[in-house]
Amino acid sequence: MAADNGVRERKRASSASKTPTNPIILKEPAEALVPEGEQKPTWKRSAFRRRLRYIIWTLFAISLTLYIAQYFGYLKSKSVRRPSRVDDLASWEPYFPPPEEVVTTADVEKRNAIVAAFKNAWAAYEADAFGSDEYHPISHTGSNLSADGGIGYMIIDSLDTMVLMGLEEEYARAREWVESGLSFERGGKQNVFEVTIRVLGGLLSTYALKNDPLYLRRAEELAALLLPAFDTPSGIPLTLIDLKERKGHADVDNSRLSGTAEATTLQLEFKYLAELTGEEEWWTLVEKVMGVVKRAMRQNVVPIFISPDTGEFHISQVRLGSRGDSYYEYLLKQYLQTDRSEPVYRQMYEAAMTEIDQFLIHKTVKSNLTFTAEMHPYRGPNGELNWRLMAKQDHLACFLAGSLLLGVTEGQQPVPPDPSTWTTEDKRDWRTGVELVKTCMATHETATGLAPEIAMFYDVNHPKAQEADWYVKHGKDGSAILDGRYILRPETIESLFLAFRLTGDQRYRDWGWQIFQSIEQHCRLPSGAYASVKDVETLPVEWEDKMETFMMSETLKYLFLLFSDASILPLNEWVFNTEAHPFPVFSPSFKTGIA
Ligand code: DMJ
Repeated sequence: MAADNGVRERKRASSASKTPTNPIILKEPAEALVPEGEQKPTWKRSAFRRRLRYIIWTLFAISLTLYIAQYFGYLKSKSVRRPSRVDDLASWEPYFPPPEEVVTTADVEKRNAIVAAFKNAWAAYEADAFGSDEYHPISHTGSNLSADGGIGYMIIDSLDTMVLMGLEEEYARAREWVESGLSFERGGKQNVFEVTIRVLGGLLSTYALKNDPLYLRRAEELAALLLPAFDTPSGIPLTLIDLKERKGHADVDNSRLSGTAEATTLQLEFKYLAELTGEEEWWTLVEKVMGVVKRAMRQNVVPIFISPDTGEFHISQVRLGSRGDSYYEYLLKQYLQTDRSEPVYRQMYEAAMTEIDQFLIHKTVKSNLTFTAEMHPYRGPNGELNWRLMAKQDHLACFLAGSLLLGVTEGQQPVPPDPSTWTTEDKRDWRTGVELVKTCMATHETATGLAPEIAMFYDVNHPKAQEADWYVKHGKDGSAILDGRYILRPETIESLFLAFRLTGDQRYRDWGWQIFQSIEQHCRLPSGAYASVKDVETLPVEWEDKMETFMMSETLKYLFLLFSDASILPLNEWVFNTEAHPFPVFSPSFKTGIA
């Protein structure tokens, strides 16, 4: 589809997305029907009564509206404070490098350094724990999510990175394991979302890259075993699945509720599977989930829990970190995956970005850093629902920076983009995306050069707001508890990759290289594997005995792509699932169920 069509379509989508309002219209009460002769002496009294009735009706209508807004509206609380921002969008212009400085070709030396890092880490895993789901690089051991054995978490999550990097020998051994060592018939409770994005996603993307029927066969096998999780009264999947017993399980640790992002980050995978197999069942399964979510929404930013029984949201936090993040990511990507043929997802995405801007985007006082906050619900003295702003940004939320930029250009040419065709919302999102990249980089200004798991920002009224922008929360014993960890997360690097691809601006490569250097210096073990760091502010670092699978599937892949030629996986032809597994864009054989 031509770029200008995309713009037109988006503008249509934008106007269609405006939340319908149902104003209560007060009509003047009808004239009292009284005999003519009696009208004169009483006109003053009648007028007074009319006015009184009008006032009473108006007050009643206002109270009713406020009550409804309070009861049903998630964010209409006066406790939500938002520093006022000068709206200078009209005069704001994005920065792009001059044409002669736009970079689209590989930086071979740096790209090869990333490939070497992957190769070494993989060799360590192969030697210590080949076939295990999880890798503990310090104790040189592996572990599985099921007592029965592994389901390919690490191997399958890493396959497409090997293909892209051209690591043929490693790939051949991994393929052999998928063919003859892999079984999904494992007991115990596995997370439906994690299995889908890592294992189903990894199989499908490797199929897309290699066209090897083994992966599609395995993907179908796994999808069939995941099916029972969707067998709920609402269609919202349960959080857990026993692949051996073929039974879904609710998350008892979270009141049997499902995570919103977890239920809505299965769609790219199942839709692509439907397209490949021609089996509509996979399509409708995940479209149904989106329909339930859309009907349950009271606002366009959504709480992080939803009930699989009722299909209603549970009053819970609104955030861009865990259980919230990829809901927003997949709204945009579902639209892109089907070649922009499902405008409903563009509309939902645009409406969500508007409310994210309205409620969740804030600025620090000291350096004017843009950050994302969270909304936490609480009950007031009379049981009324209120919302408290938490100036807390998970590393996970850094995905939003790149996603906002992708939302503006949809991965289309030219690079850098032409802002003369942009709407005000495009400008708003681009500016926020660019500013968020800077903030995510600012959270790397630590002793290790690595960003913490959670950054707290000083909000306007904080006494330290003039001195610093952010900090890591410490426990009573002074330790950075869990918030100060760096667990090899990819989100900032993912955003740097997207920002670089869409602009050709060398600055994003420089930042990516800077992060890679810090990872090399502080996370790399003598074996070549990588370990998580317990506190990004403590030197020398203390390690945690874990190398997450997303180090291989996302962190190193996005770094590799950042330094690769722009012709590899162009963003108008490929869409990355939330675990960085690339799927091709296609014109869908099935229609959306929620238009
Ligand atoms: C990955 O598994 C996915 O990116 C997911 O959406 C969120 N978290 C991790 C990486 O941080």
